[in-house]
Amino acid sequence: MSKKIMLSGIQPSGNLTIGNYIGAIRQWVALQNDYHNFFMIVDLHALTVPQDPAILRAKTLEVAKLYIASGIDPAQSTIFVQSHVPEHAELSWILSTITKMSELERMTQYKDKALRHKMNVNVGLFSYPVLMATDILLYQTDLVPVGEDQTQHLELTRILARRFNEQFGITFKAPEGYFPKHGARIMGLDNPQAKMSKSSTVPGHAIALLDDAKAVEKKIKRAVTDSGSEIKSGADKPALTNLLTIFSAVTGRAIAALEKEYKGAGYSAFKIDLADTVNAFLKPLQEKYHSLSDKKITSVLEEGARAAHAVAAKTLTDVRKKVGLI
Ligand code: ATP
Ligand code: LTN
Repeated sequence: MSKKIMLSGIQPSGNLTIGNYIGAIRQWVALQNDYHNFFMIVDLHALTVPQDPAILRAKTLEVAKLYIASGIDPAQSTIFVQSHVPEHAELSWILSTITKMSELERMTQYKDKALRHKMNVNVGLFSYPVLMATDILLYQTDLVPVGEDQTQHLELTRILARRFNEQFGITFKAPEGYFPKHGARIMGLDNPQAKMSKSSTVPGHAIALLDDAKAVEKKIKRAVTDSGSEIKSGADKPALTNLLTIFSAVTGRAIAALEKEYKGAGYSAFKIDLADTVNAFLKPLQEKYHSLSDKKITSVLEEGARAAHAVAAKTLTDVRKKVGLI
């Protein structure tokens, strides 16, 4: 029996963070043997907020290398750049014609980003979830492993798949989301109420996957903590819950076991160990990253685009026929 399809993507809109790893990439790596995989670098999505073209180009290659450095195997998984497969833009247009304005108006990510980019609330930012639905539906995806912030977008994807199928006949598969039990929402080190985000410019907000050991140490030392001195997770301890979640995710150890080990230890000792642990996790990842040449990654992406295009073209041909394009 052929394997089910897993697909996910990340925007090349900044420095990938440990939140991106814990919320998304970690699951991709864990599941990649069991699925037929597509992992995208969603550069068209990144254009919805202002980008410097030279930096966008560099970050696109960087994200692709970080996928591989994190454990995605290009021999098993198709890694590709969204804009290299033109079917995404075309299907997105068609799906936008069955999407209601009101469905997009209630998207939390749109509302947040519209507030943050008041001077550039562009149409692309608004229709962003339609492009994401397109990414998923073009490949007849079964499973989409993402962080919790993508729940609404996935629900819209399922709605659009069903709506199109009802209107034009069975064409798309409605995908399932896959969210980690712990770590689906890693918070900023500076503010445990705000999601850690790779495009934040606040110093000390995020641990980047390519941060050096000194930077990691400094950021963790300065990370906000809760009142009191206990190393404990819980609704009244958002900062410690976040730090424990990171500790647990990079070591595979249960939060309860960590709480027990650090009972009575104090924040300072805990933070030193957390910084060492994060650095021990990042070291091999960064070594692998630096061993990958631009030439190697370019050839992976070319091959990926070819493989993705073959699948996407098939779905789009079917869609064009179904809606009446000649
Ligand atoms: P940006 O700040 O540019 O909007 P981002 O850091 O939110 O970027 P995305 O490219 O939007 O990253 O998301 C990539 C993947 O990482 C998605 O699956 C998303 O759910 C996940 N993710 C992003 N931030 C976090 C986080 N803080 N905790 C857990 N998962 C996250
Ligand atoms: N919107 C997602 C990125 C994204 C994505 C996708 C994730 C674009 N297309 C397809 C999964 C599947 C985000 O994380 N902000």
